[in-house]
Amino acid sequence: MPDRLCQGRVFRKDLGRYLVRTDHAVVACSISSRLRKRLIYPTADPSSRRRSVDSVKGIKMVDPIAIGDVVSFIDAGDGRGVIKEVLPRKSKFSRRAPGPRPIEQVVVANIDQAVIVFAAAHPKPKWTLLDRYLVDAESVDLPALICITKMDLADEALLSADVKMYEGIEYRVLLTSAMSGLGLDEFKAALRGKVSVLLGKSGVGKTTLLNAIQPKLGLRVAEVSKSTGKGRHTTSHLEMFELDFGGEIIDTPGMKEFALHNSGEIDLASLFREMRPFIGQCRFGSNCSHSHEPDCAIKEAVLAGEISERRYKSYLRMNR
Ligand SMILES: Nc1nc2c(ncn2[C@@H]2O[C@H](COP(=O)(O)OP(=O)(O)OP(=O)(O)O)[C@@H](O)[C@H]2O)c(=O)[nH]1
Ligand SMILES: [Mg+2]
Ligand SMILES: [Zn+2]
Repeated sequence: MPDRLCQGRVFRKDLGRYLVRTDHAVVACSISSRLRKRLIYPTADPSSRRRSVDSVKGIKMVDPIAIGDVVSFIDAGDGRGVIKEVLPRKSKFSRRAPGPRPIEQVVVANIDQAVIVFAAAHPKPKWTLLDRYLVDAESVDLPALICITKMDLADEALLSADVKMYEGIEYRVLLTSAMSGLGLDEFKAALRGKVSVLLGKSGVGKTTLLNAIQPKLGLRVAEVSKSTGKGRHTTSHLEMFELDFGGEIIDTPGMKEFALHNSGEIDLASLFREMRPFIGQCRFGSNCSHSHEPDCAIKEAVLAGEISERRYKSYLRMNR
């Protein structure tokens, strides 16, 4: 009997297997060694023997398949299969795999939007971290939605200046509470029909939010530590869930950030959307770092109140 080639989407990784969902089944797949080689060896530099040796060592750390990948696989018919190919990704979020040289580790693929989750309190919002996530999303052209949760614990008036600022630069901000139900219908509407990834520090309430919009998931959540105010890294792996009302969502363990894989190649200021109109207008043109140079159009815009001082500070911190 000829091998049956099927297509599906990787929604979870478990003990070295990739769980793939097709229209009618879930198949536990392994990866073909031919594919593993083809996907990984191009990162080795053929001009240096030594470098290619350490990248082969590095391979153990880099997984060529990401949650959200669409793959074609051979179905063995007993619930198992072998992945033959990863289909071209229409979007991806990567981070730098640990090691001496940057190797790209694609974490999630084929997503339509990033939902950046912050708690209104407990832990209190760290806006510079939000700016980092926004820059990461901009760098891969991924639409970002800001979701502030635990609104039952905070006074809306305290947040309103920051919320207005982000709305002013055309990010959508949703105010929600899994506890009171505030904003959950809006949140569902924003997810409907899309593939979204939830990003945010441990303990901000990502999983709780997911449970609130789809209670049958019953995912594990845990209290933020009273002594440190930090989350406990309750969600320990990535998983993509189907939403009953249409769409899919990937819950992530509280990752601090997705280090930009290709930082240095992209002009950081261009990832701050409100800075874009001023780029190229500085005295030193594209050589301006917008920090100490005279006649800097971006610094002038900050002084004129056209760019928020806080966002500019985030820019300077990231530019170091
Ligand atoms: N008062 C209140 N508490 C909330 C709300 N949402 C979440 N929490 C609490 O915040 C704590 C952390 O929630 P989790 O959902 O586990 O947070 P997480 O972002 O998934 O954390 P990690 O999985 O570690 O990344 C739990 O004790 C939740 O009950 C909310 O809307 N209001
Ligand atoms: Mg969680
Ligand atoms: Zn400048």
